[in-house]
Amino acid sequence: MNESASPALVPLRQSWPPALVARYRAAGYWRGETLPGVLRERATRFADDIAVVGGEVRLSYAALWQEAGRIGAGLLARGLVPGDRVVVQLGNTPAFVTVVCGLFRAGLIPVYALPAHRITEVRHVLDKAQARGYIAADRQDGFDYRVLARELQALLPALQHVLIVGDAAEFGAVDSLQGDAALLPPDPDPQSVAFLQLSGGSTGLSKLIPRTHDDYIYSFRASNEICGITRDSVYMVALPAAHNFPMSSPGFLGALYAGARVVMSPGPGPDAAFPLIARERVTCVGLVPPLALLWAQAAAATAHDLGSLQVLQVGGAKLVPEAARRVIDSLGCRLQQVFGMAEGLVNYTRLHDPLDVVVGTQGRPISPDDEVLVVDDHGHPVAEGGIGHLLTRGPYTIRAYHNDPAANARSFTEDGYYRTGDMVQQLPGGYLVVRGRAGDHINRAGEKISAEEIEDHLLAHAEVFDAAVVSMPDAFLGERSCAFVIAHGTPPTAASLKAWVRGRGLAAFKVPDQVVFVEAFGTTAVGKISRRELRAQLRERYLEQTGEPR
Ligand code: OOB
Repeated sequence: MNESASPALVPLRQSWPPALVARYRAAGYWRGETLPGVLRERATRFADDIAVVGGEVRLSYAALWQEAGRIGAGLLARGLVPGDRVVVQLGNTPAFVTVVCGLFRAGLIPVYALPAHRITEVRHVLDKAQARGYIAADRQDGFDYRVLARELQALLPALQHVLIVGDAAEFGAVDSLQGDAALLPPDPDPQSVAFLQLSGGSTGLSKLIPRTHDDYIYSFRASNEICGITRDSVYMVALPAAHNFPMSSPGFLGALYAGARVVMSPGPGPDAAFPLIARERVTCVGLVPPLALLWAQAAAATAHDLGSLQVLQVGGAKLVPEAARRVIDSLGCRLQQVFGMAEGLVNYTRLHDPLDVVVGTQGRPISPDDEVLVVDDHGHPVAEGGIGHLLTRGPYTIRAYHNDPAANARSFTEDGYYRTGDMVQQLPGGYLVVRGRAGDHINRAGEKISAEEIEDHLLAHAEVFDAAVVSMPDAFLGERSCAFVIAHGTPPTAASLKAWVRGRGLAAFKVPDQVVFVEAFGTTAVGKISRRELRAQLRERYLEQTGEPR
């Protein structure tokens, strides 16, 4: 790697202690496979099988490998160097897969932004990753990413390579990338970082999650077995492909590993997905709870044949038992609950678990070597079956965020456990029930919003004296965000504050759903009160006053 052109990833390798590395290898979790290595092998073994479908595009495994080679070689020909980070902001199209596979082939490190992200978020991610490249679509859902790219380039001189899928305007076009495939590097070290995923971010801005070839491949290879993915499966990506859930649980990478077919749905709603399910005979798809309920409702009235669906996975946020039953009754396929996190640990209910387990728990870990601790506020294990903080470490859970010592000190224990921020209860057999969160994020239909991040944007408004953002129960979204605001003098309108937050260059899902002006936070507690307690008090008082259900 060219160190001077491209600051080295710290850490390029995740730091599992040597004894655990040996253990994970000996147990056969880490097999020394790499993402480009797997793609090459599948391109030979399943050459003419269809790998990826989207719009009118149908790519075979051989064609995917070739496309990835063209893109990867083209990026290197432009001056990117293996090890360079490239932020990818693409929707659910076959280009998402070809671009990411192209980066893998070139030894470049994808950093996954969501299509919903706007300049503040993308800039932060580019900065944090010290990325030299940015690849986006021309337009999507009415948004022009070329305008965003121009603004980014003006702000970040290190961003030398902007490439666009579609009409590239003055930028490089992904479609016309060309290079010498013979110059692509050899397969990387299986323990090196393959890409950087974004954290949901409970405190402030997103953190970067370095995942290695060995650890990530293990997570989706094992997921395939648990989710019943084989070469005959047809896996639909309905949630944004950049999320860990549709990427690897088992996700499109699991599907490609198995030689199955991946179908990219342009949107997550029934309108986009149902015709594709019928046409492609989709067998497995992952959704967040509000979408699963929407699908359940729409399935009753649809003319599309959904009979091919075998497994509907639901995760990203809590699916309450009543909703789980409704989903099972209306969709007539197996339900699988998925409780995971981009940092690693993923829990699944198993396909043949009894109904009460499928409906009433969020599953159990993938791996026999996923270590799970449920502890009280002081870090001591709670009594069996008690509710406590979930800590975890294991063969596919990170030991540190990328380039973030402060977050690492908060988020990991000294002996390497990741503090998930989730409150759980552990049942016999290792099944987990999610009981809430200790952290301060809002889980809005599976999208995580940091209270602190939004408070900072509100506080930047001249007429805002103080702000506290909390989650409120929402019948459809699970949670929505509510900002309590103390104004300087006459309060601005709620609409203008929402417009302010949007104008700060943030994803639309982060704009507070509700703004409540208050005179003071008026804590009753004596002495100093933490922001967390303050948020909890405001929320409780509001719910009491309004009589909203909790
Ligand atoms: C998935 O990943 P992230 O990184 O967007 O969010 C992780 C957090 C968890 O810590 C938990 O708070 C929440 O999302 N969560 C759930 C849940 N699944 C995730 N809370 C309750 N019930 C569930 N089933 O969201 C993610 C990653 C891989 C697979 C599935 C989901």
